[in-house]
Amino acid sequence: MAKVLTDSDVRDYERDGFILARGLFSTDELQPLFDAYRDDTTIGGSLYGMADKAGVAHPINIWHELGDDMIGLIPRMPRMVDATEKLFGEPCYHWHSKFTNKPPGCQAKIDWHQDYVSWYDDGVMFPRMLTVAIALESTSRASGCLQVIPGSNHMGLLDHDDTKNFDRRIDSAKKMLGLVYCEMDQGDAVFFHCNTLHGSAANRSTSSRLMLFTSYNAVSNEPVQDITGNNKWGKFMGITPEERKYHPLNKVSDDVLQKKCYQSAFSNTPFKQPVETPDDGYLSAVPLQ
Ligand SMILES: O=C(O)CCC(=O)C(=O)O
Repeated sequence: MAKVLTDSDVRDYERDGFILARGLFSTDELQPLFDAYRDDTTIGGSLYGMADKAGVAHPINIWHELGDDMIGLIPRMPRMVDATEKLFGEPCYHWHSKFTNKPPGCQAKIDWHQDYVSWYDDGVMFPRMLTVAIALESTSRASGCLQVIPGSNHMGLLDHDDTKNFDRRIDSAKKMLGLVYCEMDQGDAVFFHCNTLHGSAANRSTSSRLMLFTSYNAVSNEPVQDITGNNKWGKFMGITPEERKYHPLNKVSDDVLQKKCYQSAFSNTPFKQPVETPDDGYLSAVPLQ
């Protein structure tokens, strides 16, 4: 059964820049995906590392094309798409999805950032974009759960290159607005605005911390050609300008996971091969050992 966000949820999202949707997926729906990920250590050979400012990497896999395996169906399910469209107030399309994993004891952090810093350079004109972060297993402060600064979606796009002042702004934002640790059970999800400051800490626990992130753009916000920047922040993902354009999102029924209408968890998905970027100390892609 699709969960539809209420008008009050939309108001909370507009004010805070995020909304926590508990139980968006059931354990029965997600456990096969978690099991498949755990059982295939390279995820079809597509695993890559994304390094934090200190150069410590955590494993990621990125995809854009949505097929008929589990990770191609999830971004097309009504509970994801309808909720996103309610938050946007207009139709959306898939931007990209990724797994981010932090194995037990993984020291990698996800440095504070706004996703719009990289998508801006893809040529989009407005921050009408969001991400749904789905917990594929329970996450806690100890395992390095997602953290968000509520209300930071109203700060505008920060200059992430001005590192000294950026860090000061983050500290001030935390003091002024607070900090929310999104501790989640398997199947919980956070919808967050592309200007919401977010990040996460190292995994100090003995469990992994596996999340699925799906990002959407509003259809009216398709990138404008010829204004793409150097895309310093997003280039590592290896997604082409052609792929960033609007393409219809073919919704599927909301019971596809319950009815197991898939042949595999992720083996039909062509994962992106991230581009190795110069090590400028932030968001660089590195091959995993
Ligand atoms: O995995 C996380 O905690 C955050 C990931 C993230 O923000 C990103 O990949 O842009």
